[in-house]
Amino acid sequence: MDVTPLAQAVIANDRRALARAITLVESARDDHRAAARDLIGQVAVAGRQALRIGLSGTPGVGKSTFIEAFGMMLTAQGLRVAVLAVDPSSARSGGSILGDKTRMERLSRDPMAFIRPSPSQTHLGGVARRTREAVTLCEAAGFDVILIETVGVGQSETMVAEMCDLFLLLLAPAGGDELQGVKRGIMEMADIILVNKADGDLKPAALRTQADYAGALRLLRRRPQDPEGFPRALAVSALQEDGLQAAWADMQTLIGWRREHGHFDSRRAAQARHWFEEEVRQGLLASLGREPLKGLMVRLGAEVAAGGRTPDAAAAEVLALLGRAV
Ligand SMILES: Nc1nc2c(ncn2[C@@H]2O[C@H](COP(=O)(O)OP(=O)(O)OP(=O)(O)O)[C@@H](O)[C@H]2O)c(=O)[nH]1
Ligand SMILES: [Mg+2]
Repeated sequence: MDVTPLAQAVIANDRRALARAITLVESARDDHRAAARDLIGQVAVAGRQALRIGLSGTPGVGKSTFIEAFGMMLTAQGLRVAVLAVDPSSARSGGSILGDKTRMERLSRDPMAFIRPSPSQTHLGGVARRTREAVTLCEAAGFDVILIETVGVGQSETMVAEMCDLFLLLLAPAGGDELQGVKRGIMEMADIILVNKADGDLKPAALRTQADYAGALRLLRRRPQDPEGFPRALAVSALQEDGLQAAWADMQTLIGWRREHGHFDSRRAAQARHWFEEEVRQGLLASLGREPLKGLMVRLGAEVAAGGRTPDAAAAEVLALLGRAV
């Protein structure tokens, strides 16, 4: 398969080519994988860079509403916006497409925007690679901002944080004065916390929650990649499109500072290294599920279970074989 015409069409910002290219990188077929790798290598020469923004939040917090309003605000400023969704838990087999396209009705019709929902794929490693490659394709197509949405479950937040320049955490106003059960690790990944639904009856609660988080963020260890005042918590209303300009201004301040101080490039470099190592790790794991290792694992497993071999000795045999393979 010659992917050169497809690569050129992506770089020329042909949206249908972009959609086809993403479909190709989503495929698990071996020949498609080889073509996808070739394609990614070819588009990378375009050398374009977008601002990659990760956005996480529990179901119903307002991610789709936020992306629609925020995305429309950016396209109105002349920026081209791509939206990618990551939903590894996706039992909503393609259903998220319909749901999100109706929630993001205006944005999905905007010629300056491109929305690509999560594929119905469950393997996190596959989702990570697919998303990274989709990001590369969108960058090559010349998008200025790429929003990567994920629902706040499991490992998906960490994964998205590892592929973006900026990580936003969207929260709902809390009922009481307690911080919602946001795990410390996720708080530590966030660059900006947005307390959504700061409108109508919910506004006082949203402002309280925002103040609580602002306080909690001040207690966290200062990260080298942050200027004074970051990470920070803001109150917004995606529905009323309130506070979005301020949030965007903060994002630009943060990214501008990081660029100036070398953190932007060093973070991307560290991410590239991380994904290289992760690919190797995933590849090794996958080889355990294929012959000849698969059969060997079963045979040695039975021997170990029967007491004929110690776990260590059996593992050493498998690892020696892996070592010879490389
Ligand atoms: N009052 C208020 N309601 C909002 C706001 N943003 C979203 N909502 C409402 O919250 C509900 C959920 O919004 P979505 O944007 O679909 O939330 P989501 O995070 O995308 O949800 P999932 O896709 O299920 O994970 C909808 O009824 C929205 O109208 C807001 O700023 N204020
Ligand atoms: Mg949604």
